[in-house]
Amino acid sequence: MKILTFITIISAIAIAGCVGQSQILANETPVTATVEMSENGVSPPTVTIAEGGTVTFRSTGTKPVWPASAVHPLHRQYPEGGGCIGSFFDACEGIEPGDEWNFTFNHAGVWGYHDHLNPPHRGVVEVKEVTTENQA
Ligand SMILES: [Cu+2]
Repeated sequence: MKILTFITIISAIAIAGCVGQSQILANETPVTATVEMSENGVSPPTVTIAEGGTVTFRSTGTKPVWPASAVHPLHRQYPEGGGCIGSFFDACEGIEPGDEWNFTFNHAGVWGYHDHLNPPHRGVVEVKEVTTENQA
């Protein structure tokens, strides 16, 4: 019984590993990335994802963080309207420690962002265009 459980777990890990790999190989750029934000800043400072990919902004400090498009205070760099200040790339509220906020980037480009509650803390999301040639 224990051996069967072990085999099941190993198979699940192997399958999960393959799924992750094929997502990366499909367009040679990851479709997800995670950024940790805290009162100490943003880590890593730059992440790269494919167009249509999602970045998870994780609040890892002791105070809320508020990811939002550059440039503070107008937040207009990201070219998609509909947010609360100047673009759709805006959490529109503080993310409590331990919580996270996900944003899907549908526009290729190099997009700066900052912690709206601590504007000197900045990072960059590089969104690579997905061409027909390298689509799976
Ligand atoms: Cu701001």
